Amino acid sequence: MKKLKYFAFAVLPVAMSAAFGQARAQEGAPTLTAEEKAQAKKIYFERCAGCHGVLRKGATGKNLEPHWTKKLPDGSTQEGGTLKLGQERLEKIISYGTEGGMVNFDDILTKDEIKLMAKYIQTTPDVPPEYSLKETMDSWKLIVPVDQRPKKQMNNFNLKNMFSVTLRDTGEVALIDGDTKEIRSIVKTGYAVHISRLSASGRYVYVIGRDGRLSLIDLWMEKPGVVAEVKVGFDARSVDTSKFKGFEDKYAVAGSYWPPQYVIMEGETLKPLKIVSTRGMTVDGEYHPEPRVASIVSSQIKPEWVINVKETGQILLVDYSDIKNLKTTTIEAAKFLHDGGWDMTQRYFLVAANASNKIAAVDTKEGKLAALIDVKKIPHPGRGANFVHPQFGPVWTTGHLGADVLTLIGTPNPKYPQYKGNAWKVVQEVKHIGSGNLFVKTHPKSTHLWADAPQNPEREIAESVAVYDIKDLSKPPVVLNVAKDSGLPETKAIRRAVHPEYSADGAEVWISLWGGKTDQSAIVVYDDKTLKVKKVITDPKMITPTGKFNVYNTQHDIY
Ligand code: DHE
Repeated sequence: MKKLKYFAFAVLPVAMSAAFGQARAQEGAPTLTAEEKAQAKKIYFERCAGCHGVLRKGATGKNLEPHWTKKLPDGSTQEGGTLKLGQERLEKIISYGTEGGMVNFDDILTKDEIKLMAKYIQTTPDVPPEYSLKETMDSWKLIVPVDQRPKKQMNNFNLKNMFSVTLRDTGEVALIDGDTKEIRSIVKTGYAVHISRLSASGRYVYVIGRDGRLSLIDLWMEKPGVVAEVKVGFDARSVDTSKFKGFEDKYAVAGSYWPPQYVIMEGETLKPLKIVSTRGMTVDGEYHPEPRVASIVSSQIKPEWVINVKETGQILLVDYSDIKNLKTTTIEAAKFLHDGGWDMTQRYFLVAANASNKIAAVDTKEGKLAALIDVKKIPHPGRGANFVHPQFGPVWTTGHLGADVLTLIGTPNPKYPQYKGNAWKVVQEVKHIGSGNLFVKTHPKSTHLWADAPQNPEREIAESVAVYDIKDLSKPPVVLNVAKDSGLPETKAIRRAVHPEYSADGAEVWISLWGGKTDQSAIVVYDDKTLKVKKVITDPKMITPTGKFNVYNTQHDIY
């Protein structure tokens, strides 16, 4: 009885104050009908959650909680020095974007939708449900069991040079033969597919959708198709496999934005085995309820995954050699970890802490942070680009969303001891054609560095890529207007030239021309030596192509 009393005493005020807090947060907030709320929720998930977070606490995008999106009940816009935004200002920001990097939505959303979204973000966000191992298991579909799959490759495609291409808005990937440029298969996957990654053997492609649907494609089938599927969460971006010797194709791991956790699965069936939450303390020592899993990469030198937790800024080295007794090294880096890639030796992993304007370098051999390097505004490397600079030796490169600069960082490499002193220093900043860069790429057989700028507001720049000569980076780049080179008629919407990807032999570079959902899109293939167009791959089914993943290069982390 005593206990019960204590319990009631302890809990009631918390519940009351939560209810009071909720009521206070909703005070003066616009009211929405159930239908409007459902519509706004859907738009928020599709367009906003990636940058601002489900709980709207902010990451790459600003915090969008009502304590500052909503004006005070008396209509005033200042409280203790904090500016309150209110309906009109929010509508403007959503329509036209901001200098701080918020993109404009007036070409994507209608005026009514913009009004609705401005209202919605003044209300208190709902906390979405959790997602357990049981629910993950219930979603699991083994479409073709392992013993019923081909025992050898049943098609005559050169699998090494196959490309898995994201068709963003149709929730599909196109498997395109890199030799013939023919579409071999279009495979239904999750909503707004994000990335494809390869199994260590190169046989299986893992495709993750933003809705958390993970699809496993078997390239050995006569017509490659999905052999297993599972829903790993409600909102996801990353997946990788176990690549260390002895563990090839054994495990897969996928990270979720919501709920903030990662799922370990059997590599050949996607049967869920374990879920690990990433909730916890930030590098500043504050609790965060929504630390989303950003990039995941698989080490080739240890049975380990590098799992980057966005909001906490912690990098997890997860040893998968004994998943029942999982050992994790937690490395304190910097907040808002996003995308990254290996250095040339594949010992160091470099990841952008994008809203902190830093690159964190992890020494995976020693299991510790090697360096935190200051770079320009909002670094966004994709997986970065590695090459040997004629003056500075081995470097890894990142571009930026918020600055017209490509930054070259020196990386340690025992093959080049003379450049040891350049390790983790910014050795050169190369002027890019504009800000809004998302991806850079090169290949060990190439002397070119390719960089896009799809998020630049200027059409001419967003539709182009720049090609730099690695032998002399002081020379201005060759700028290729991919939209014009495609030969397709001009469209009202900007067709963003995005994500350069090399063929397996390093002779060609493929660029997506990412048009509107109803516009004809294409992939333009360039000869890497002459920079002439070799082929424009276009098809009515090629809708909104974005990321492209060459099997061999992705399998071996070549970039
Ligand atoms: Fe991506 C990689 C998250 C928007 C194309 N993107 C990644 C990774 C993360 C991420 C965490 C690293 C995965 C890994 O390596 O394991 N992306 C996000 C977002 O949160 C964001 C900003 C907003 C959102 O709502 O999703 C976002 N991304 C986009 C796009 O709009 C892009 C340009 C087009 C698209 O298809 O959606 C896009 N992201 C990509 C691509 C990669 C990627 C092509 C893989 C690059 C590579 O070469 O590995």
